[in-house]
Amino acid sequence: MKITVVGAGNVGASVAQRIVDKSLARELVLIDVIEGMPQGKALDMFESSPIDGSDVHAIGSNDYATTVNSDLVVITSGIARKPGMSRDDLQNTNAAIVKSVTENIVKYSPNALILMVANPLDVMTYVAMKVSGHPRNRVIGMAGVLDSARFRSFIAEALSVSVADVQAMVLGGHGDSMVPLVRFTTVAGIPITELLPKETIDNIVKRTRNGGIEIVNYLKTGSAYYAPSASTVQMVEAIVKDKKRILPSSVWLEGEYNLKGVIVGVPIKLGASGCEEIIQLSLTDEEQSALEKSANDVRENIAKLNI
Ligand code: NAI
Ligand code: 2OP
Repeated sequence: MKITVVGAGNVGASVAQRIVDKSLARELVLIDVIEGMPQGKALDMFESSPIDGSDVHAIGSNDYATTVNSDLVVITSGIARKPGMSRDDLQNTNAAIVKSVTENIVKYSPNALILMVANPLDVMTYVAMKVSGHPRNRVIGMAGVLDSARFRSFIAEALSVSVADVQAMVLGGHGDSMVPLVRFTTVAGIPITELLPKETIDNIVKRTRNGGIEIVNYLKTGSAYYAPSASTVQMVEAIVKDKKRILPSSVWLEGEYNLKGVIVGVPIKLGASGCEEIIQLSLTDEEQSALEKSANDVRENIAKLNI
């Protein structure tokens, strides 16, 4: 398994480090436009591998020839939010970056599966799918795992229980209109509506929707990367080990959930061939219209693309 991570900034370097720590590849290439930076970070990671007993050979490069024949490419290249910015404010800059990155990836690794991380996530996943020409199962966006992890963390904190016992699913676009599904959220199989008052659940839903900006407002110079990299690597692991995990992920829809021609987060089965199945939940009218609103927000942004 050869994995390339494009963008060696906060998210990309953290993703790469976690791949090394978990021994998820034989070869790992870290790419960035900044000269020397991916080389230095990858060498530093490689030098950590004897301590952790990892045989991942991490190398950094500014040249896509190094990425040749990658099986999986994680795209994290792009600008991140600063206070006062929405994810959508990143669209024009990041679309140009993602377009050129995808062209280079396809040139050297025509069969690679693409895992998108750059924001605005759903629109950038669309850009990579369009530019690569890949079928929808091979271009997947990471956001739902992160949004669900935030939701799960806040529930575990409110109940003072292990995060391991909290199951939750956030669907929709990775934006303010994301759809945390309270009805499918359980603690050791018990619906959270049995465990927490409505007001607390509503506050947790709101905090989840604002999870990204809460961190941006603290950091001021960039956005989150510990939880995003952990979420990305959970998806990498599902692909590398063909685990067939059920994870909320952004994929192109062709009628599922009554949505067509748009990318938003829905539960999928994630394995070696990428998105192996879209899991269709039966939604209430309220959940369905929230998902449709979120999808429409993404659709409007896709329409503004100039690629
Ligand atoms: P960062 O600024 O730390 O790193 C971005 C890196 O991309 C920089 O090192 C930069 O030099 C590089 N880059 C820029 N243009 C490039 C190109 N053409 N080719 C290769 N590398 C290039 O930003 P950070 O925090 O790593 O975030 C990266 C992206 O991921 C942002 O768009 C951010 O909004 C997004 N993000 C998405 C999340 C999600 O849930 N999907 C979660 C967290 C971040
Ligand atoms: C987040 O939600 C920046 O989209 C990223 O933290």
